[in-house]
Amino acid sequence: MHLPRHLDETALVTRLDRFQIETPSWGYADTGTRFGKFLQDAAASTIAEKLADAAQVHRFTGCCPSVAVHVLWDFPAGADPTAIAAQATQLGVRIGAINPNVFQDQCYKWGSVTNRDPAIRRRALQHMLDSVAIGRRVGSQLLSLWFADGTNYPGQGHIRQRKHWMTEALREVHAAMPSDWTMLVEYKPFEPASYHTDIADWGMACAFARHAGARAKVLVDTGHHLLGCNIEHIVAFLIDEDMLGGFHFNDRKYADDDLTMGSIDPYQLFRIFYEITAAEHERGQDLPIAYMVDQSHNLKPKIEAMIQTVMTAQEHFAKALLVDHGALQQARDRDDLVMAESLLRDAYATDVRPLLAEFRQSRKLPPDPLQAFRESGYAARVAKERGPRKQSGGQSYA
Ligand code: RM4
Ligand code: MN
Ligand code: MN
Repeated sequence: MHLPRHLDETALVTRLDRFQIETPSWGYADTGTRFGKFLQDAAASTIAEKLADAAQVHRFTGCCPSVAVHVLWDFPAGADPTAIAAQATQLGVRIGAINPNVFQDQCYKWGSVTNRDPAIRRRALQHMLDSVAIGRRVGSQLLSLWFADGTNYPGQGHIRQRKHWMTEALREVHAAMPSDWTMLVEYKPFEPASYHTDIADWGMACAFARHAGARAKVLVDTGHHLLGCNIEHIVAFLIDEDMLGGFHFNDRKYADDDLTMGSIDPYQLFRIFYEITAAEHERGQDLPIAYMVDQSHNLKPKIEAMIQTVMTAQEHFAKALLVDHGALQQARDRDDLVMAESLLRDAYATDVRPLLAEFRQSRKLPPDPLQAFRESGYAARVAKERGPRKQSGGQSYA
């Protein structure tokens, strides 16, 4: 492909080589909305099936070698983590981030680490410590924390007291983490709590992470902001503070919709990647960011949805790499906002699909992973095997 003069093709292509995206085990399973769950014959039910599906995504895209796992969903009591890790290796992938689950058990009705009851707080803490132990056995280096803790009505909780409980818990878990691990602290302003959540935004996540210890960073889930929020500003700010740990990529129109990435606002994704690639350009090195997907749309076929998201991520990352930083600086120096914006828009409008197709072929990958996966017949084959084992109806809301 013919590239603009300011670009070094080798640098661009090798940066793409280093752009890896982790897919989530739960993105391959049947999920629903609070109104019900519609099953797909091909969707995975067991960790073995989830890993097999994730391996398909890696096989066709070449850039998804790791799989995030959710402890209670993927390592039920009695499961052998070492065997699961070996299964992953055999399939050509590895276990990535460990996600403890301190939100679904009945004991967490009134919260986990910010529960008033010290016994429940201890139990949640223990689960996180157990998750670290599982992570050690599967070779993970990321502990990804999200809490459903919050309150539903004004007056319900002592907000500052809860802040102290959260701080203590994160500190203890951080102290138990191996020295080469990173703790990721995820924020979310709503759901399931409707009035306040204990880690509502990036600033609170950043403060908690700093209190927890040097290896705790912020996790930005692109679906976890109030409408109109400037996510790329948050990203730039966290980068500058050396506090951006990773992403949970998904898209949304209204709330935490967990749609495939870029389906609603691809320009936002480009603007996020622009802030990252601009910082990398200035620093002359890659930023240590864990790029992960957190999507679970209940109707799109799971593997196709994942490949679509991964291809969208690569496309927008490549577009961001096209920005002419020198020309942009000159435009800024002249206060030429029209030119400055145009430089971003030009990069965004460039069709990088031919470049990516060439890039993939040079790496012995199919030029169009989605089409190649569709032609492979994998989905039909597993639907035949898995479908009959599923119960017929979805589950009801109430
Ligand atoms: C939350 C958040 C977490 C995910 C849970 C299930 O909204 O995105 O990352 O683990 O959902
Ligand atoms: Mn998330
Ligand atoms: Mn979410």
